[in-house]
Amino acid sequence: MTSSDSKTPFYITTAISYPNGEPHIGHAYEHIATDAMARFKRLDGYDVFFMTGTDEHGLKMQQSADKEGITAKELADRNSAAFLQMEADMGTSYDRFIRTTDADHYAAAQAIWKRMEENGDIYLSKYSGWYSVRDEAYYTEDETEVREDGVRYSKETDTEVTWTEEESYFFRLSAYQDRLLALYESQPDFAAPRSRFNEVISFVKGGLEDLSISRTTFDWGVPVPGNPDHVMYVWVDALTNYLTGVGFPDTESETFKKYWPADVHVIGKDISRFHAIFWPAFLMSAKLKLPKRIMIHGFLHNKGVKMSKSLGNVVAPKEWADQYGLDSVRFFLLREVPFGGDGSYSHDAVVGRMNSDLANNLGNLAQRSLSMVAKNCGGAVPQPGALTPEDTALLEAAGNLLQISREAYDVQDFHGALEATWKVLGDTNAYFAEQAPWVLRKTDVERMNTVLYVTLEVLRIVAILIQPVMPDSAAKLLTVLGQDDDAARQFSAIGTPLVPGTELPAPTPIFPKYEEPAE
Ligand code: ME8
Repeated sequence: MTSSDSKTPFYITTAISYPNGEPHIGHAYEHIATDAMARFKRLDGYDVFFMTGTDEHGLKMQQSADKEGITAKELADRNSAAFLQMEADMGTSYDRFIRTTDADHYAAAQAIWKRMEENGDIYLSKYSGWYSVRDEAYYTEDETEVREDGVRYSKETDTEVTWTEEESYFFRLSAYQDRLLALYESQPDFAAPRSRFNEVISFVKGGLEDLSISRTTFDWGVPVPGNPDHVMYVWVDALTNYLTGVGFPDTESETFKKYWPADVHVIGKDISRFHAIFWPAFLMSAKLKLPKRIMIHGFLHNKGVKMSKSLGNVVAPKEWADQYGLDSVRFFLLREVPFGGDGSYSHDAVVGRMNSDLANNLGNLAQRSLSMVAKNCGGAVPQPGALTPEDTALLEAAGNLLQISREAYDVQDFHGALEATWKVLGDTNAYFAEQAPWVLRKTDVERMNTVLYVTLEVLRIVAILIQPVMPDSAAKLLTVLGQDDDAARQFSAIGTPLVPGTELPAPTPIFPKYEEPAE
């Protein structure tokens, strides 16, 4: 058995983005969070498969392409490339970037359709209703309203709807109400956070109508097996991406057996119904296992205001990374907003986190302790003397961070994991100031060595644990702490303390303060 065979598999996905526009900071937020989770699990010894990608079919794509006078495929190619570039710009460690125009995805989408059909859940009928192109969704009359401008809108999403009639295949969603409620009952963590899960549950309790799952008015989609006049409703095809990525329809393939069902689908609050209602119903119908958890994050707003092209307040992820540095952006997004809730961002908020949490609390502590070691301990990890209760308490608090972080990451509480870590850093700063090793240098060298050792040991543990959030800066910090070996950077190394005498490279500042550019 190779070591990867013995590892526990962990399959995590982002939503696949609509490439009908450019990536924005909301996309980056979701992908960075998912990436942090994937990295955390890898460092904790799991065999991780992390998938992201683009959702390229549907009327919205067709219409955006028409406006530009290009084909939907051309638009998809261009903008999918922009999303792929975003992954590089945000440093995500995905294993596959899936495009729903990939050949294997057509096969998977048609295969799940056939399974649902074989199960008796698909029938042909006629559909009429209020259709929103933006949402790719039909609404009932009372879910819409005519506003002052004389235009009818979806009340929930504020998008324009038009009356549409077409022959359509339907999925017998109504037959799944009880089974879905039983699922929610038996798996209270199926979707999180609870408040958003409760919204889903009450929607299902309100009754489910059958779902129109094909379109005949345009052809930019996956053809319905046996009836090429129809293309699949984009959400049937889109959700199936999670299966395609691990080898479906070959349910006997190694990847499928290993990674399905997915451990976590990370998605935003606007698409919780698709993931927590339609998706499990499709899978039940296709006789496939259900994902273990749907993690629903909130929306990011620019200084509290919804991002929109017309307001000109949409942030391009790359601009932020160029301005603040990628790791600061990653840290800010995960530290600032409790995952699941909505959040606000602003220049001042990012700079505040950079300067206080990163430059002061972490950067300064590392720089001060490591410079003292360079000058006073021959540039090597000092030999500690007997430990005082203060030393032991601090080392214990740092050691406990692994378990605290595991529990927090398991419920996607990045904010909580970082808060706990920075609490230990705050305590270490207080300890450093109180112990004053620069005074001990003249009075008690052995005690100075101990204080410096304890500080470096806390920094080592913190550096290992923040790799998922700030991979580059954490790697630099581990290097200046003499921890270059890959094995020394895994979570399994947290319990192995620094070896006195280990030579350290000259310290370099890692977390710079943000300087406003000169006018
Ligand atoms: O919904 N803040 O694609 P999408 C945080 N193709 N997250 C945001 C956000 C914001 N301001 N705006 C969007 C789709 N998101 C479908 C998904 S999955 C089978 C198909 C999130 O490009 C949004 O909630 O509109 C979603 O999870 C992701 O970005 C992609 O949104």
